[in-house]
Amino acid sequence: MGPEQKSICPATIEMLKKAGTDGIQTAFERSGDLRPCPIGSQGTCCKICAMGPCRITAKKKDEQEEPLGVCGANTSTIAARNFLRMIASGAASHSDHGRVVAEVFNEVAQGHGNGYEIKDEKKLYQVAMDFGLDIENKSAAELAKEVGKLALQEFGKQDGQLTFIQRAPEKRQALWKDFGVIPRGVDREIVESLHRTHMGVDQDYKNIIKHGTRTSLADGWGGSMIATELQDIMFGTPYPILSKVNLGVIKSNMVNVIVHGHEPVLSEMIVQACQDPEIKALAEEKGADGINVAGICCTANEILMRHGIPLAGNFLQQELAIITGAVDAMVVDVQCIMQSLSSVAACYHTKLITTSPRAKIAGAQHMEFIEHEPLESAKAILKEAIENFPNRKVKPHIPKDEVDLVAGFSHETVNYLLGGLFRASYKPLNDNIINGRIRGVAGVVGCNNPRVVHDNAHVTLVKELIANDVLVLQTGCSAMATAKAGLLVPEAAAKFAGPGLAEVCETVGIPPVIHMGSCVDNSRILMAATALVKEGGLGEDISDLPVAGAAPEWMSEKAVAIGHYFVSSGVYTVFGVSWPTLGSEELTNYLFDSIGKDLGGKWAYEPDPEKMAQMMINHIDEKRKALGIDKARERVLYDMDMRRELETQ
Ligand code: NFS
Repeated sequence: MGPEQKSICPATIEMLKKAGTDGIQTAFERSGDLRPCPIGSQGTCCKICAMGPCRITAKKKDEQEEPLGVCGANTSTIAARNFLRMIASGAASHSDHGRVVAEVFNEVAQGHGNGYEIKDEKKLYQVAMDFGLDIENKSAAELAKEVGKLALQEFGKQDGQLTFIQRAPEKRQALWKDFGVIPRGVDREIVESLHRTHMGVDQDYKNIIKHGTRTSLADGWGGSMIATELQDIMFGTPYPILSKVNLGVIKSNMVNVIVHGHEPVLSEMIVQACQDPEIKALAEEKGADGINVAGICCTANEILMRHGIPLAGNFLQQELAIITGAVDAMVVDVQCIMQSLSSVAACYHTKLITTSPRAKIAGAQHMEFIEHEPLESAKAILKEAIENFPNRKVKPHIPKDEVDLVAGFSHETVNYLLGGLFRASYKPLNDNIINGRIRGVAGVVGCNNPRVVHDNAHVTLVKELIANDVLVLQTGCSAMATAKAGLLVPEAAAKFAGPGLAEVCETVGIPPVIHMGSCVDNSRILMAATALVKEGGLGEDISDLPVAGAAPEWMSEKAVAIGHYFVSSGVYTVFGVSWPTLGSEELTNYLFDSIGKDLGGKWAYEPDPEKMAQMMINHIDEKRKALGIDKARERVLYDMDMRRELETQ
């Protein structure tokens, strides 16, 4: 397969060709060389004890007995255990990120911010109220101390319930309570996931998945939501901001620093340190026209949302950024960082710098980010990058592609944009859903995966949805894929959206595809869904809303945790690529169907993005019918003719 068959992103194709010429191997080639294990990918390889690994396949027609592992575990138990472990790992990743943010927040509250500060006092007061604090006659500084302490305690709580659970619609909370899945403490549920999936503990697939529900809720309404809220208070709640995306944002005449990973505590400081006169002077001295910071993965989304820092690319473009030959330092923290970066960087002059004690890479330079001295740490890292500028071995080859986008839509700004600053409300959105201009709302999120054509499923799915008047909310690498395709600008409404959605977008001045941030910011989508319920007229629970979720190119365990908290919050959620429980029909049927009776939301799997769109639209239409707002709507089939017509415009 040539580069053109591997991606729809022109800059990616161009860099894959360069990788070929330079003799560099990337994830795109490795995925072609390595066939996924068919049993493992369907969830029925059990390697939790040394009696195995037991690789179990479903019962064949002529077999009498159900295939079992050495201990007698059947495919449903094995696949459910593996699924729960994915949820636990995903929840742990988001939540450990949240914990770091809470620790930094506590430092700020104690007056040791050293460069970090409280930027959004309004949100601090809101969160303080959620924690049940009396806010009368208290200064922001006093409240920050109390909020910081309580937020950190959420992780180690042993009983009761996580505080932000009470933000959910009342009916949803009652359902969780009756079903017995309200999470107690973030860490407790994750630890219990590991206990339950040890050999010989929980061996009832429904009970295993039930704990998956509890653990995923501890992520979405716990660790992730804490991360988002405290980040907003410290770094500012995002508001709409213009920027650019794709590898063209790398500049040949500047010191290029690519930040990659997830935690904004470091990247915020890098952005700040770039303004330092000493740093600027050093860059000039080395012959550069300045310092250019750009991002990959969710760190990129964090500083895009708050500072308009450009996005160099999404998950599968991390190696390609280095292959331009113009990246003087790639600075990484945690999550979604390929080990191969180390060997790719070694072929050019790029310094790969690891910064978290949690994530070192053999061959990389480790410069630990000291949270007590954030600005000094950031400056030291920038100096390394600047000193490296004169060491470029080859003339950079940077693709020209850079596309405009508007990002920065927090749940709060959506509120203001729709309702106005003095009457902030979701009412206009609810009204337009009820009158049918907007058919429904979809959350399209998640990763890239080299098992499918890079960006293709994201872009095809989202185009199809907006053409059918579905407003799309996005986060993560998915938002970057559609941004590169030009869908994240207000003008995209007239070009790609159905007439109803286009009319609303043009009136309010928003794009038809709304970028809400990083993957921990999927908590913003939960809050937006809750706001739709609380506004009235669309049912009493998230599961009543005409909404759906999708991760069409997922690869990470975090995506499974997110998908499961969407489902557990009442959302119909469709994943592409492959599905990790197909080795057990019983478990798969439960997740795709009868779990809906327990939780109101359910999973689905469909690798074809056009069919995926149809499934989501059908679900939205069913919900509209149940709400009695299914006025005659014609389904617009976004067919090949329309596609061609758009392309020629
Ligand atoms: Ni989300 Fe963000 Fe991207 Fe996937 Fe990785 S960066 S946290 S996991 S690959 S969307």
